[in-house]
Parts: sequence; C-alpha cells; structure tokens
Amino acid sequence: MGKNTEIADIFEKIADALEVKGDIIFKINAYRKAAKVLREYSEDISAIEPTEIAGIGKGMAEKIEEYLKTGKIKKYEEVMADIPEGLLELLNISNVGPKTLQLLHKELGVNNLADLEKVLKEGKLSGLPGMGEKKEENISKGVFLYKAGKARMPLAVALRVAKEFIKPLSGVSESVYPAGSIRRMKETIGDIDILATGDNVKDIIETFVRQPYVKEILAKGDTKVSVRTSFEDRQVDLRVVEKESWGAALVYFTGSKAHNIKLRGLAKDKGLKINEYGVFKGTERIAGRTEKDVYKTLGVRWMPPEMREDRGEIELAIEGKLPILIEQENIRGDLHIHSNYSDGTESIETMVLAAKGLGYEYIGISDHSKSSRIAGGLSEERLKRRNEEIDRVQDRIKGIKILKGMEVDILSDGRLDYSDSILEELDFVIAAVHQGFTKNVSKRMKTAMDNPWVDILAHPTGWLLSWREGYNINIEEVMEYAAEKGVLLEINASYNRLDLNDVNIMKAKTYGAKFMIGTDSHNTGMLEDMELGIGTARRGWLESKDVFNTYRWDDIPLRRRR
Ligand code: DGT
Ligand code: CA
Ligand code: CA
Repeated sequence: MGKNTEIADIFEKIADALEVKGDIIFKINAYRKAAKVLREYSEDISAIEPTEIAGIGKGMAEKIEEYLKTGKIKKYEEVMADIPEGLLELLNISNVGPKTLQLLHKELGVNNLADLEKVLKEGKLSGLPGMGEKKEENISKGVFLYKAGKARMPLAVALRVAKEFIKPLSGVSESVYPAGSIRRMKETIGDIDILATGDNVKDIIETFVRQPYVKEILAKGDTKVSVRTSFEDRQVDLRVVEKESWGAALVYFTGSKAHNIKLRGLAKDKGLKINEYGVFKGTERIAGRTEKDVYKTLGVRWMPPEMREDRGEIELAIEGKLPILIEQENIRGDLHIHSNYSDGTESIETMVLAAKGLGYEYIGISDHSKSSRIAGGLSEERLKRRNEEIDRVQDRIKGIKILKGMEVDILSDGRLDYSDSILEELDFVIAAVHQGFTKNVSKRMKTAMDNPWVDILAHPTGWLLSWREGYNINIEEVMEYAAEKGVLLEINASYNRLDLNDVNIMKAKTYGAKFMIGTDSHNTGMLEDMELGIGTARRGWLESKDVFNTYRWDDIPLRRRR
C-alpha cells in the first residue's frame, strides 16, 4: 500500500503548489482527484496497470509509471523549483487557503511561518484587496492554534491531562486507557488519545465533554469526540469502542504507525486482515477482545507498548525472545536528589521521609558543587556541615539508608569541582556539565570519567525537552567511553529532560554501558518523575539488571567497589 500513499502525497503537493501559483483550476482538480483515487484503491499500484484504474487518466497514469520506474516525478520537481521551502505548510493554518496564500506571497513576500507572523504583527494584511480586519484577526487566531497544535508537549504534561480525563471516565466505562504515544511513553506527545469501552457509550461521551477543563468541542460523533482543553490548551481525542474490538482498538490506536504497518503485513502473509475492529478471516472476526488474542492470532507474543516502534520488537516477539523490561517495583532507591542545602526547596529530612514513603531502601542526597553558584553550590565547609546533617537525620529516621552524594561540576578543563580527597569521602559522585555547553564538552566529560571517584554521568546530552538542544557533544563517543570506564549513564527522569532518551539508551547498551535512573528532584513531588524515567528506560529495552538503582545498596557494583 506504501506506493499508493507516496504518489498520492506527491499529487496533492503538486495541486497545492499549482493553486498557490494561480494555475488553471481543472488541472489542479485532476491531481486532487487522482490522489483520492490512489488513496482509496485497495491494491498496490505497482502490481497493476495504472490505466486500468477507473478515475486515472492517461496523463496521471504516465506520471505514476514514471514514479514506479525512477522514484521521481519530473512535473513535481518543476512545480516546486520556485516554491520556497516553508510556503505550502501555511495551507494547514485555518483561514489560509490557496488564494489567500498566493496574495500573501506575491504582495507581501511571505515565504514561511515567520514571515506570516511578522506581517501580521505589522498590521500589513488588512491593507490587501479583499482582506479587512476581520479576516486578519481570523488568520492571527489560526496561526496561534496552528503553533499550539504543532508544538509537542512533554510526556509529563500529556500524562497529567490524560489522567484528569480518565478519572471521571473510569466510573462510567468498563475500561479506559490512554493510547497513542502516551501509552508508548514517548518523551514528547503530539495529541492525547484516550480509548474507552463500556455499555453506555452515550454516558461515556457526555461525561467526557462535561469536564470543567473542556474549553471547546472540536468534533463530536456517536463514538468519537475531540476537544480542546483550557488547561494547557491541548487537543484530546476520545474513542469509544465495542468490547469485541477493545483489544484490536488498543493495538491500533497505541501504534506506533510503523508497528501497525508491520502487523498488517504479518496478517496479510497469513491470509488475514487486521484493523481497529479485529483480526478477520474473510468476514469472520477471529480475534479482537484482548491485545493478547490479537497478537497471538498473528503468531506474535504480546509486548509492552513502550517497545512498539518497529525497531525489531516484532521479530523478537515471533522468536519468543522479548526482554523482560524494568518496572517501577524494581527500583530500590533514587540517587539524584537536591536538598535546601543547594537549590532544592525542602530539607534533607523531608526528602528522606518522602522517599521512604515510596518504599525506597535508600536515597542519595546529591546537591550542587561550589562552582554552580546560582544553584547554591556547596563550599567544602558547607558540604561538611551538610554531611553532619545527614548523619543527624539518619539517627532519627530508620528503615531507609541515606547516602552522601554530590552532583559535581565538570570544569572547563575537565577537572572536577572538588579535590579527590573530598570526592573519596562521599558515598558516590555524579559528574555533570552545567556551564560551557559549547566548549569541548565531549573531551571534558571523558577527562572527568578518568577520575576514579566519578560513578555516574548526569544528563549526558544536556537537552531540555521544551526548548534547549543540548550540549555540543559527540554523544556516541561519550557513551562508549563511559561503558569502557564503568561509569553509569544517567537516565535523568526529570519531566523536562528525559536524558538519555530511548535511542541513545539503545545505542549505549550496545557498547555495554550500565545506567542509573535519577529524578533530579528539587522537591518531594518530583520524586514521582521516576515513572517517566522508567518509561524511557523501557523504550530503550532496558531490563532491571541494566539499571543499577534496582540493586540493593550493598550489592551495587559501583565503580569504586569493583
Ligand atoms: P503523536 O500524537 O504525534 O505523539 O503520536 P501518536 O503515535 O499518538 O499518533 P496519532 O495520535 O496520530 O495516532 C494514534 C495512533 O493511531 C498511532 O500511534 C497509530 C494509529 N494510527 C494513526 N494513523 C495511522 C495510519 O495512518 N495507519 C495506521 N496503521 N495507524 C495509524
Ligand atoms: Ca497522539
Ligand atoms: Ca490522535
């Protein structure tokens, strides 16, 4: 089916471009019509003669053949030659049609989103023929919504919104789950998908739209509804499915799309058909109620949603060789914790009690070192007093071991922020880059890892999910070096970091690296970000033995003990 979609996409782009250029309407429509026919055609186009399809004329058939033969369509390249890169994207903005876009492009030189925002700000639109203030205002609104919808949100935000909806729905439905990228625990989320099943479909839909944080209903049908939230201004989609289809719908709407496409191929090989309603042999539904059944019918074992990215998980599941992924229950402690001795908001005692409440066996206090001045980094003298405070708290609180750690800055020459004699006295050391993000970061990190007292490398890429790209770094080289030296790589679970991410984790594992999941908590609430770190570790296929804070403290094969 792949080629049909590829060609349809190209035809649609040609149509858009011609329209923006002001070409003749029947030519434009010919491309749109051909695209539609291709999308709806059930056979793979490469297996048949294009002219045999009703609705595909001679001209279009030639272009299809050209693409199948050469992988290109010359007409497309001709049309696109003088169209600026970001121009056609603007057609996705509501109230910006091809006519308007043509005007904006020709009269005001708008080539991309930034240009459009600029002319809007300067009030230049209302001066154009047929524009006016009302239209200008609508386009402005369209731009705002487009940007909000396009921007991906951190997983933590999406989970919070999803849980707000799921709570009231669980009262009226039999099952309700977040689906899509949330269920796969992807680090950023496009839109929020929720799936429910139950006898009273109407009740479920009405309960959903009645929630106080629904700002606008975008679309509402009998089994499907789409809303925008006042909280975070996000789109949330709910689908209610029949019980016979619950498992099939979960598989389908959890995705990922690439995973689904692979499954569809498997079904086809077995002479079956799979969709969101079930697995079918002819017209008979042979599975659909549970995910397990759906996978089983295809000859595959059930696998955790975090793995469903078509990165080889289906092949492993067929062979019965799926890893047993790490779970929250495996975590025995958290080693990345700030107290109010540096920039945390709470006392050591409060943090320790909260960690104990989570059932942890140990907690490592790891405040900032002296060079991190804005973060209240500790002088040697203050570090000594903090350690005495830890001893006092440990005397009062039993049943959890409190460890003396530090998050120590890696300086501009790769040396650490304290002398070795101080580092040696600590229970563990996390090394981190907090300044000079563009300056020799890989080399500095490697020098730091040459220091035998460094146990863990914090947030190795330095990116922030919402806005920062991270250090100028060769991450592969750093991860490989960490593996060689036996330094643990941190999976920083803080809602805005998730660093390392899934892709880097998988790569690091091939080097033989080991990991530590730390929340980087600055208050007690952040301890719960562990969930995000676990999700990320699972996306990287980690098992409990790969992550060292699943070990008892006395058994952790930390570098200094080996
Ligand atoms: P997002 O929202 O961008 O973070 O990513 P997803 O994975 O949640 O994607 P979304 O919301 O567009 O769709 C939810 C799921 O529905 C997706 O993971 C797989 C399924 N799905 C969506 N579109 C297609 C499609 O064209 N083909 C197939 N096979 N599955 C699809
Ligand atoms: Ca989604
Ligand atoms: Ca969706």
